[in-house]
Amino acid sequence: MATNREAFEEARSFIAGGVNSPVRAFKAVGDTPVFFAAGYGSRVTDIEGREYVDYVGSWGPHILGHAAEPIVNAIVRAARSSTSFGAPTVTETALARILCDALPGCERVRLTSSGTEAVMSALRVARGFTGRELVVKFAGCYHGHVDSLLVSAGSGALTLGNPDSGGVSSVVAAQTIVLPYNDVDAVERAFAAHGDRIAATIIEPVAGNMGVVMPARGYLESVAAITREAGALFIMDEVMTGFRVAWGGAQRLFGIQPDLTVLGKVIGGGLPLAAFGGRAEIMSRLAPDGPVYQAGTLSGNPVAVSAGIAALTQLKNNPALYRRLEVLSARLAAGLQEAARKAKVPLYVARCGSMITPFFQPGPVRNLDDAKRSDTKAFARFHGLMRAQGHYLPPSQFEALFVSSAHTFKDIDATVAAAEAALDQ
Ligand code: HOZ
Repeated sequence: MATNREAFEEARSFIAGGVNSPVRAFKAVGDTPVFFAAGYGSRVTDIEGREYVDYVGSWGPHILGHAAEPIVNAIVRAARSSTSFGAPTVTETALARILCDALPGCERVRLTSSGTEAVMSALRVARGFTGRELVVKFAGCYHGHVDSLLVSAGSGALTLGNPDSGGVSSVVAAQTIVLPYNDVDAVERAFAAHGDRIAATIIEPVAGNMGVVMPARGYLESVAAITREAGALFIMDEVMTGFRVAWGGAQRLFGIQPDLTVLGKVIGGGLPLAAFGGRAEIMSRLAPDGPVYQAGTLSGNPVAVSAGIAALTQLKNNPALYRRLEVLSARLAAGLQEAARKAKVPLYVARCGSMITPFFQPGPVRNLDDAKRSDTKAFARFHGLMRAQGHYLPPSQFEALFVSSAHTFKDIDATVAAAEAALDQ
């Protein structure tokens, strides 16, 4: 059996950089990526046979833990009736109905295979609807690898220190206005200068890709109001937060209705599935009803849709599950904070529900500039020491840890004990 290092070396011979998504390369923590063989509940096992308590959860989808029985059963059942038709199935409508019922901002949705596709399509329909070109985004927010939004992007680009991507034409980049998160004045100024040319504002309602950053009280409401005042659309990217921070996502949690919503991760139950949706009036601009083109052979794939329905069925009308996530996550966040206090390590633990980032700095972290003040070397050291003790964290200071309902109090307490040991070294 190959070691992780050997598997990575071999992968590098055939896969660009040895990984299919850059954060996985572990460059930011100076380590070799872990190659996984299996996962069940809160645990994952690598190809060397080492078991970890997992706080990555496939970067968000596994809110029920790995290989949750209802999801696996739904996948097997669906696959037995064909893995793809490239034609409508009634399960697509069933999933769309769940999304429209749950999300205040969605009267109609369309399913895609990835969050990047969903964002790209949401921007296109926003531009088609408004007849305008510019888009406002916020530094540190990540909306997939859409060309025009790979400007001051979070997640992998930020982790690797490349906030802007090569290969993006300056014409495309010029269509994006980048503003600091949590700064209403900056939004006001941008709209005062360019309001009649702005098609949309896109935002992570709780940022998760510069680490977890909460919106200040009233901030999202102000951004939405300024955006709409100018006749532009307010888009919430709920790929991370959708059904994670609450049933119905951040928009339900904060009571804000966006014009368009982007979803991914949890809604696919761990399979490639995402969606965008919004007011019927806007979504009717999409082909075949309207002139804005958007398509995908595997969009609404029956296996992915079945996995998504199975996941959402577990979450629906299940406040006990969200309460469990809250209690487990609060215990982990408090445990990390206390461990740091005892070890006299400056640590600012940000949390929204089951999304957590321990920033290696005193905080507060309100925007990208604040997040970048973190001691990434200390984070890398901590990451390695946690991994050595069997706790798998995202390999970047600028990502979120995810807690699942499959985690136990024993898992959390073991992780806190490991953190105490790691921070003490
Ligand atoms: N953008 C995701 C993390 N926020 C994806 C990382 C990955 O797939 O490796």
